[in-house]
Amino acid sequence: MYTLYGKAGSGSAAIEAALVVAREPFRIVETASWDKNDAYTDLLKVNPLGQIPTLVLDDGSALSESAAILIYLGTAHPDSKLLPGKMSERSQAIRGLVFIAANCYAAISIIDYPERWCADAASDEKIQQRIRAGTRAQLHRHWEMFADLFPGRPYLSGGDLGALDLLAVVVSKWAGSRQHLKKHRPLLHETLMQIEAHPDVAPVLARNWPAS
Ligand SMILES: N[C@@H](CCC(=O)N[C@@H](CS)C(=O)NCC(=O)O)C(=O)O
Repeated sequence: MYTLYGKAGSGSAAIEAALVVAREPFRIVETASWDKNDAYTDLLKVNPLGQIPTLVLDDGSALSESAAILIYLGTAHPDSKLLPGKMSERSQAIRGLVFIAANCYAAISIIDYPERWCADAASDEKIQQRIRAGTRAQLHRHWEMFADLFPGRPYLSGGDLGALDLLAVVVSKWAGSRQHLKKHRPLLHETLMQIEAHPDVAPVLARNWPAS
């Protein structure tokens, strides 16, 4: 049984959805750096970044980094089709996962915590706003590039729902990315809506974002 450190409305939703797609049993331990509880101390022991998602495997080892977790799940559970079987398609899916983690998810961290990246921002709201605005614009450009690089239909890796869809659908929920894509890359926006409606994905998103 997997243990997923996560929190409703966070990136752990992508891993939760992957575990559902893989039909693997799991339990969620709710914690986050912005809502610390006893479990946060346990999370820190296995992931010094204190970030979610973090997945603890059967053997007690821990995996952090959403792209790495999704690649692991797709490899450990090939019947899930989380990763394409064909090597050329699988490599592109991995490229997409790393693209989102490095260029989109990382930007969210800067938007959420500008003071971590610029000491002057800690006590200056105006600097925070400027960092946020610049990062948000760059994030939106990154999503445009992603849309152009990954035009797959009906799902981003082709015919089957996969790990790339799950990370894209969750990380694009933040910082105005969906609204931006709707206007500037409507085909990717349509694909994301299709992913949201998938019977394995819809209940996970409804639990994580009950109001949307
Ligand atoms: N590189 C990590 C980023 C994970 C991340 O930023 N998670 C957020 C929640 S969505 C978090 O735990 N932030 C709290 C913090 O950084 O203190 C990944 O790809 O999984």
